[in-house]
Amino acid sequence: MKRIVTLQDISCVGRCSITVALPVISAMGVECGILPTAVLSTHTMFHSFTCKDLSDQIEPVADAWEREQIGFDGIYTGYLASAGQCEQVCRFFDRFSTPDNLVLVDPAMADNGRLYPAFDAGFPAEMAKVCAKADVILPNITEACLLTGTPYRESYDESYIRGLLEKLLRLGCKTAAITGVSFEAGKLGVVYQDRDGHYFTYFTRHCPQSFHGTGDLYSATVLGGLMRGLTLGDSLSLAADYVVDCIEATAADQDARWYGVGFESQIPTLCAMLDKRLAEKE
Ligand code: PXL
Repeated sequence: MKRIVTLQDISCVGRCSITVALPVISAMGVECGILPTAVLSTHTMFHSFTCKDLSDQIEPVADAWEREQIGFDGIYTGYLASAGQCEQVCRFFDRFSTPDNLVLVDPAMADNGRLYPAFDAGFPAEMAKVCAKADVILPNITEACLLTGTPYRESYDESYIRGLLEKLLRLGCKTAAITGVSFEAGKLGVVYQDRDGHYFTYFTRHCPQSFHGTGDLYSATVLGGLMRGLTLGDSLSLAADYVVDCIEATAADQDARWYGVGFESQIPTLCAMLDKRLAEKE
């Protein structure tokens, strides 16, 4: 069984980051180690929240893993609590990435044209350094704009998105994907481009509702797919189908906007979709 480690926060309530990554990645048949970067009472979109920064644990934990010769097939980073943690995560990559493992960075820091409340305007430049070291990055459009210094636009065309992909690749990552992209009313999806110029798109139904934590759910599922041997395109499409299923299963619940999507009830569907894609590969 493949083993990964995910570096992001524990938001104790409000389905996001580690509380989503652990169950989803485990259900996909991949061992999921964690390196919590902070413990929060909830995610930061709740009106008030506590946050205990765990920056001082990152290095000693990494030291202990090195002494035990623990390695990872994948390293997946999400929400980081501070600019200083971006630097620590870069050092973690230097220690634990190998020619054979995969580094996936979700620069979870912004949405709908705005940085999350905990970050200042200098944060995206630090996150760009984390992205530079990744095999695959998974920003949404807002994050892609902030990482590349591009003005955010609500209406755009394919050439705007392709321009963003080019600029993201110039950060240094091997492959850049952008989530939450729409070129046609009623359709939402993901695009990616790699250094060899491969360009890929996948679109599915555009759900009118939006929920916190769906970006984290998306990235965790992509990582699970990649670790199980799916191509990046199949992993991105599997994750899109799963997130849409979860949103549709949760849509009637008014509270869910804050508490995240009920991804738990759709785990059997995720496993069935994963098995189907794996069988098609053979
Ligand atoms: O879902 C992204 C995320 C993760 N972790 C924390 C957050 C957010 C988004 O707001 O606040 C703590």
